This record gives sequence, structure tokens and C-alpha cells, in this order.
Amino acid sequence: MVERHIATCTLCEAACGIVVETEADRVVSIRGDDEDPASRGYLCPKAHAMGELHHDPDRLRTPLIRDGSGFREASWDEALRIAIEGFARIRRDHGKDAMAVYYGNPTAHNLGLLTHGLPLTRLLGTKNVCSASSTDQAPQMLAAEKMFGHVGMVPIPDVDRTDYFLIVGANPLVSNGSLMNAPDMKRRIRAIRERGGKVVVIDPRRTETAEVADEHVFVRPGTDAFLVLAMLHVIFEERLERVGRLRDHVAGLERLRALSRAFAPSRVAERTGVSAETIARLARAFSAARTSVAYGRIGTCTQEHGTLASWLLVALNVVCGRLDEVGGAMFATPAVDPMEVLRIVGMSKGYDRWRSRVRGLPELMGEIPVATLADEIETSGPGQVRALLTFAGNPALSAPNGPRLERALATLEHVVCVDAFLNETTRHAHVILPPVSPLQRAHYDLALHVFSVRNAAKYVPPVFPRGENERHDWEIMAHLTAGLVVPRGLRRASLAALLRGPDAVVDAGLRAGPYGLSRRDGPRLSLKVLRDHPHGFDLGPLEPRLPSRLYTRDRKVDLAPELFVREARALEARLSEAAPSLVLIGRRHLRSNNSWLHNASKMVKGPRRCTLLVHPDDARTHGLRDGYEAELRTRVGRIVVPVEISDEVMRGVVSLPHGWGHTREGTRMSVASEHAGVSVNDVTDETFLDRLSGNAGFSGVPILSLRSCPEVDSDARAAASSMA
Ligand SMILES: Nc1nc2c(c(=O)[nH]1)N[C@H]1C(S)=C(S)[C@@H](COP(=O)(O)OP(=O)(O)OC[C@H]3O[C@@H](n4cnc5c(=O)[nH]c(N)nc54)[C@H](O)[C@@H]3O)O[C@H]1N2
Ligand SMILES: Nc1nc2c(c(=O)[nH]1)N[C@H]1C(S)=C(S)[C@@H](COP(=O)(O)OP(=O)(O)OC[C@H]3O[C@@H](n4cnc5c(=O)[nH]c(N)nc54)[C@H](O)[C@@H]3O)O[C@H]1N2
Ligand code: SF4
Ligand SMILES: [Mo]
Repeated sequence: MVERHIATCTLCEAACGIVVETEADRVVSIRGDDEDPASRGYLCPKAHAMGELHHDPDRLRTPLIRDGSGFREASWDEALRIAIEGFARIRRDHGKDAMAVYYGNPTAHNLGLLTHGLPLTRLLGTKNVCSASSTDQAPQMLAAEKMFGHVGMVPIPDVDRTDYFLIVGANPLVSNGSLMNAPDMKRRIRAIRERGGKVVVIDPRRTETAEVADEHVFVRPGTDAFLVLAMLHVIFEERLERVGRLRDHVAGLERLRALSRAFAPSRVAERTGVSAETIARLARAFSAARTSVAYGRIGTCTQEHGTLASWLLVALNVVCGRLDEVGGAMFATPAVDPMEVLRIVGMSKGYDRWRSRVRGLPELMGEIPVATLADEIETSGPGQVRALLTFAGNPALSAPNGPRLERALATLEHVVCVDAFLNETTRHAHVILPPVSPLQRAHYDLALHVFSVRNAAKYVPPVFPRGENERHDWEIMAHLTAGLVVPRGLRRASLAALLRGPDAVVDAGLRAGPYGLSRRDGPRLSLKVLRDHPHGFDLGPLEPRLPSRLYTRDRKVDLAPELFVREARALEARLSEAAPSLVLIGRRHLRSNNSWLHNASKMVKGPRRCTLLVHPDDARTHGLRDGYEAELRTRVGRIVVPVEISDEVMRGVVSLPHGWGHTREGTRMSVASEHAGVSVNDVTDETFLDRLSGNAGFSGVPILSLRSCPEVDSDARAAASSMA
């Protein structure tokens, strides 16, 4: 009998509603849920990976324990006991900081990891916690902390009501929107244009998003801060600034004006690759539009000046009166408000209260950059990392200079990974604790509704039950918490409390939230109400939240935080510096999700995707031919990759996606190994980063040499002809 389940795709921030049809224990189909208030039937091809993941024979169902050079299956009791004992021993002998934690991106999409995994990372009391945040949005968090007093106050573009959408370093047609939960960006962008608005993309590559925009402007990687300062220069010079309603709640306007004086468009044109006329035109159009919003993402974060670029984009919105206004940069009103929870537990602010032991990089919200994890493992002395817990992360492929990190991982005394695959990272584990598949867990978007372009609430129960010998992420975390941070006498009671699971947290959060017990009209949300309305609720468009939502002490937006202004002044001196002639950037693909969907055959079919995009002029200079292999060298190492010649990248820039490189020995990912590709993070540089936030600089990595690789090509040709 075919059963129909209302569910949510948890693979990306769009969190599309899906309808999963099952027969016995098999998925027969996955379709978009027309009645989902946010996604309204939209789906991207990745949704099908939800089914493939569930049925993947390589997905681990039983804990694994290291046994010589391989692994053996173990019971949950044994695996959890060994995991806990190993950490306890190392902490006893070497102190709390000897145990490090790395958690990855899927944490944000996993209710149980948010309620039971994140608290564990703090309760362990180690300074050596790091996460995918420092390869992603740390600059935006730091900008939010300094400007609004809360790391979560990242304004989101009100895409459905804006007249001018300035997209800087993001490719939402492929990523499906990030820190902007907005399923079906193609439709939304089309709608902007149909209502007479404009969409402009600033990117070193003419992306899929640029193709559907009104205008695309090439920018040299890593130079967005110069570009936005020059736009501000024009706006101030021509007296176009108008902060508007929030005037009395904004500090630092004059300091920003003074700072921007040094960055006339003519001075930054060469460095940014954007002509002075274009800069002035963009600035005027942005300020003249009825409504407008500037939005930056991975391209403006994962670069040398990530924090400055992120700050200045928000500042541009503020200066033009776009902050907290309809059609501008707004803040959501989520049904469960994690912002308040973070504030109450003291995780809403915090920067540079301590520095990492080896490289002295500032802590952000209690975390150190993953770019320095290898240093902390390799460098002896008090506080040296000797053990590591990872969950939902694959830093071997996602962190800069992955090979160095992997060499360090191999030296650790105790590594425990909560992950359902034996992959590039977990192969270094002593214990692997595999959670259930995404279709076996309930979902409520605890973290990401903060970034929704329209308020909504939805709870879905699991499609498949968890088997007797399977465990949820939160169950695993409950055991680790009870075993590692609760005094012996209280363990049994606290474990029982933790094993009540995340639903109670959602229920309490809903009742206490803005649509809960205090709501005047409409149903008062609770878990039961959401269960009774399986498609969820549309809670309306974004509404102005300021000044009451400000978390700064003086209740003002700080437009020009001292730290940022100082750093920006230092930038001025670098304007005339010669830029590297060839740099590396990344890209994403619609059928890929960071490192971990390559074992799903529907996701890897078709032409190979792990190719190096090279501009035709650069191909000529370096003697490269389309479809042939090239060797690329950076300070860190070398890779050999197939070349794809295309003028969609600008001259002097090459682009390679991340998450590939499934060539490592000892993994168990049969489909992925057949579509291995190379890991771009074999050549990204852990010392090339945004020094304010510590975020990895994946974009603009200087290339030392790029040359054709005839030896590889002749090998490949020989192999091909012997096969033929
Ligand atoms: N060069 C370069 N590097 C990059 C980027 C880039 O643009 N360029 N992007 C960066 C960004 S933005 C990010 S977010 C990071 C991602 O970095 P990571 O989060 O470290 O890596 P992922 O590839 O997302 O790996 C996720 C892992 O979690 C496991 N997993 C999936 N779902 C679950 C779950 O529900 N529970 C548990 N326990 N495990 C689960 C998967 O099997 C996989 O091993 O990569 C970064 N790295
Ligand atoms: N299909 C798919 N969807 C995903 C993911 C995935 O791997 N695949 N990953 C998810 C994750 S973890 C995240 S964080 C989001 C990311 O979401 P997005 O940020 O929208 O995605 P990216 O494709 O990384 O877009 C970054 C863009 O910045 C450009 N860029 C690079 N350097 C610079 C620069 O210096 N300046 C400017 N202006 N632009 C630059 C790149 O060319 C690229 O087009 O996507 C999420 N969604
Ligand atoms: S956009 Fe695709 S991957 Fe993201 S939630 Fe929707 S269906 Fe899933
Ligand atoms: Mo990310």
C-alpha cells in the first residue's frame, strides 16, 4: 500500500515542503508539496537525494570501532562506552582543552543536533571548538555582533517586495538561497523584473543567477570592500544618503562618511576591475530606487576582507534607508525565537575574549577558526589538542589545506565521529556513531526561520520510524552529554531528561514565542497545533523589528565599529599594491551539496563537474586546452584537474567547486569514489583568511603556477585507447 507523508527537505536552507510516497519501507516518489506555505510545490533536483540517502547501502546503520587498520561493527553500548572513556581519559590527563570539537553544516538543518549537540559543545568547556561557521558566515556574524549587538542579527533581503536587488558574491539560483530562506529564487527574481524592478549581480563569474539578472558586473575576487566603500563615497559626495526612520538609532554616520572619502571610484577601479563610471552608476541607482537591498554571501565572506565586505554591505543598506524597511534588509519574526535563547544562554555576543593558542586568532562566539585546528593538534605544549569529536562535518574536504588537517587527524589519540558515512574525515575515527537518515527524524527549522524571507512555521514527523538498533543524533548527544559533562551521581536522571528529545523544546519555544500564548488573533501555536496542520502556517511577510530588536547597549546600530574602521583605513594603503595575476575562486552546482551527496547516483550523473573554469585568454597564456588536464600550484600544494575553457569567469580568475576529491584510501562511498574529482581544499591556504573573523579565504587564493599536464593526458589517452 502506498502511503503519503508530508515532510521537509532538510538538505538546504530553502527547507522545501515535500510529499514522500512510500510503499513498505521504500520511498517510491518525492514531489514538491503544493500546500507548503513557503515553497508552494517548488523542488530542486537534490530533493531526490533524500530518498537515495535513506536507501544508500553505504550508509552506516551500526557503530564502527577501529580495529587495526580497519573497522569492526559494535553495539551501541560498547561504542558509546569507548567513545566516552577515551575522552574522559584524555581530559583527566591533559585538561579540557585537549579535547576539540568540530561540527559541520548539516547541524543547522537538524533539530536534534541544535537542541542536544550544540549545548554539548559549550558544556565541554574546551576552548577548542570550531565549526563550518568559520568557512562560511563568520564575517556576517561578526558584523552583526558589532553593528546590532547579536551574532544572529544578519539582515535578510525582502526579495518579494524589493525594486532593486543587488546580489554580491552569491548564486541563489544554484544554492537556493543562503541566509535568505527563499525557495524558488528563479521565480522570485523573475517577479522583481516583472514588476519593473532591477536585479544586479556582482561576481567574478557570470553565474546562473547573473544569467537571469538585468546586469552582471565582474569584480576581482576579494575586492568587494573597496567597491562598496567607493559606492558609499559617491553616495556621500552627492548627498544621496538618507537614513530615514532609524536616524536616531544609528551611530557612526559621520565616521563612515569620513572613511569613505579616501575611496573615490577612480582610485579603486583598477583594483576591483570595475570602472569608476559603473561604480557611480550602481551607487546612484541603488539609492534612487524606490526600495533596494544589497545582499552578500559566500563570495563576500570567504575572502581576505570578508568582515569588511559584510559590514559595508549592511552599512550601504543603512545609509540608503533600506534597513528594516519593506523591500530592504529586514529581520524575521520566527515562531520559536532562537535569538532570545542565544541571548539568555550568553551566546549572542562574544568576540576576542581569548585567542587561539598557536596562531593567536580571535575567538568568535566561543569558537576558534577551523583554519587553525591543525596547528592546535600539531603544536605540543599545554592545551595541545589530542582528541576530537566531530558531528555532521567533513573538514578533510571542507577546511582549507585539508591534507595538512588530515595528517594532523591521523596523529590524534582519540577521534569520535557522529556521521552516517565512512568518508574522508571519519576514516580517521576510532569510533563512528551513525545517526538515522534525514527521513527518519522529525523536523522543525529551529535555526533557519531567523533568515526566512517570509515568516512561517512547520513541524513534520518522521517518514520512517527509527529501527530498534538505530539512534537519533540527539540520542547519541544525550549519551555523550550525560557521560562527559554530568557528575556521576546525576547521570541517570539527566540522561532520562535528555532522552525526552527535542519535541518538548519546540513546544515550549512555540508557546513562549510571538505566535504562542500571547497571540491575539489567529491560532496560538504549539506543537499540537502544528501537528494538526501538517503543511505548516504562513505567518505573513516580514515586518519592521527595529529599534526594539536591537541588542546593542546604547540601543543604536553602530554603522562604523572602531575595529572595522581601523582595518578599513589600513586597506587604503593596500590600494596601490600589485594584485596576484591569477587567483582561485569556488563554485557550487545544483546537484551537489558541499562534500556529501556524491554517493547518490542521481546527483553525480551527467558530465563531470569538478572542472577548472579558465578564461580563454588565460588558457592561451598558460597553454591549456579544453578537456585536458592542468596542474595548479599554490603555496600549499598541487592538484591536477580537467580544464573547461569559458569566458564566464573573468580574466585572471579560475574557478573550481569544493567537496570533491573522493580518492582517499579507506572510505566506504562506492558511488562517490567512481566520481571522485579533486578537492580544491588540497590547494586552499589555511593562512589566507579574513583576519578579523578568522574565516577561511577560499576566494582569491593566489596561484603560483598553472600549466598543462601532458604526462597525465598521455596516461589518460593511453588508458582510453587500451580500453577502446
Ligand atoms: N573551497 C571551499 N571550501 C568550502 C566552501 C567553499 O565554498 N569553498 N564552503 C564552505 C561552507 S559554506 C561550508 S558550510 C562547509 C561545509 O563543511 P562541513 O559541514 O564540514 O562539510 P559537509 O560537506 O557539509 O559535510 C557534512 C557531513 O555531515 C554528514 N551529515 C549529513 N547530515 C547529517 C546529520 O543529519 N547528522 C550527522 N551527524 N551527520 C550528517 C555527512 O555525511 C558529511 O560527512 O564547507 C566549506 N568549505
Ligand atoms: N546546490 C547547492 N546548494 C547549496 C550548497 C551546495 O554545495 N550546493 N551549499 C550550501 C551552503 S553550505 C551555503 S553556505 C550556500 C552558499 O550560497 P551562495 O553564497 O549563494 O553560493 P555560492 O555558489 O558559493 O556563491 C558564491 C558566489 O560568490 C562568487 N565569488 C567568489 N569570490 C567572490 C568575491 O571575491 N567577490 C564577489 N562579489 N563574488 C565572489 C562566486 O563566483 C559565486 O558565484 O549554499 C548552500 N546551498
Ligand atoms: S532547494 Fe532543493 S535541496 Fe534545498 S530544500 Fe528545496 S528541494 Fe531540498
Ligand atoms: Mo555553508
